Amino acid sequence: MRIEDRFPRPSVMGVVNVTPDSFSDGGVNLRPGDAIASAQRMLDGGAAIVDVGGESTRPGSEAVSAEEELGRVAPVLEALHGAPVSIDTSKAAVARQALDLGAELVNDVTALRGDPELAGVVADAGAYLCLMHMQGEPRTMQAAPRYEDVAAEVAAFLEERLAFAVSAGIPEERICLDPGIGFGKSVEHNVQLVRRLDVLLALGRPVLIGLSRKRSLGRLLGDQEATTSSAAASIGAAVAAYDRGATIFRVHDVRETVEALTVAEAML
Ligand code: HH2
Repeated sequence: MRIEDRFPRPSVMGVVNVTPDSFSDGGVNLRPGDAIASAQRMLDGGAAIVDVGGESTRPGSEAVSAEEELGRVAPVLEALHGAPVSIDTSKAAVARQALDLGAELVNDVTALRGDPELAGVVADAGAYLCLMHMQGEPRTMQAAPRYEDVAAEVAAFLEERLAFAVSAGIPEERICLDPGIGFGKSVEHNVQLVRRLDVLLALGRPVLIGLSRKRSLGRLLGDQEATTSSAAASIGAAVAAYDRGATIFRVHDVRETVEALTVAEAML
C-alpha cells in the first residue's frame, strides 16, 4: 500500500521516547510499563501510529549502543505487537528486530547516512520509511546552522536521499520526507521551512513534520532560553503545517492534536 493511502492527510504519529534524556518527555517513559501505557493512551486518543525510540537526538545528546537501544525498545514493541508502530532509529540492528516485532515504518533522522546496512533492512522488510533532513549531528548541530536558502537546500538534500533509497530497493511510494525541524536550524530556518513547505512538497512525496514541544516554538513566544514549548504552541504549529500541506504530524499531545486537525480539516 502507498504510504499516502496508509496514512491519509492528516495522520498523527504519537511520540514514545524510551529514553532518560529526550527534551520534552525524557525519563517519563523509560520504564517499559510507562511507555506501553503512554502508547496505548495515544492510540486510544486517535494516533494513526506510535513512534518508539530508544535514543535521544536532542541538541547535545550523546549516542547509545545498539544493545542499549534495543534493551529499551524491545519490551515496548513486544507489548504493542499488532498495534501500528514505527521505530525511531538509525541503526540496522535495531530496525531489523523492531520490524520482526511488528513495526511497519522506520523513522531515520540520518536519512540512511548513519548505518550502511539500514537501507537493505528496510527494503527486505517492505517497510515504510521516513527520511529526515539534519545539518551536522545532534552533539553539535545547533552551534551555527547556516543556509543560503533553507527550503531549497533541505529539498535538494531530501531529493538526493530519496533517490539513494530508491536505488537501494525501497519503493518510492513507501517513503515520506521530513524537513527535520530543529536539527541544525535556527528559529527563522524552522519558520521558513513551514512557510515554504511547497518547495518540499514539489518532490511529490508526503511530508512528515515534528514541531511538537520544539524549543523554537518557545522562542517564538519570547523566551530566548526556552528548551521546550507548550502543547498549545505545538498544536498551533501543527495546524499551520497542515495548512501548508504536511500529512503526518509527529506529536506528544495526541488527543488534542487530533481534535485540532479534525476541526482544521473541516474548515480549511
Ligand atoms: N524529532 C525528534 C526525534 N525524532 N523524527 C522525525 N522524523 N522528525 C522529527 O522532527 C523528530 C524525529 C526530536 O524530538 P523528541 O522525540 O521529542 O526528542 P528526542 O530526540 O530528544 O528523543
